[in-house]
Amino acid sequence: MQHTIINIKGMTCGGCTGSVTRVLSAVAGVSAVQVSLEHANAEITFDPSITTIAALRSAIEDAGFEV
Ligand SMILES: [Cu+2]
Repeated sequence: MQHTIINIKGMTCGGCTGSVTRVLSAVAGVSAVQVSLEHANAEITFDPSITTIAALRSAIEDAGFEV
């Protein structure tokens, strides 16, 4: 398992963090997600043989946020 923190711009409320949490959790290979509105980031634990940081970043961007 690999652990990463991705900074995210554009989250303004609990709905935003909920959206980011949902899209990241839906990525195959992701085992844990902790999104922080206060720190404007997401801590993600994932299996690097199944997904990549680039794929995680594009999932966040597809949800309408900047990474
Ligand atoms: Cu919001």
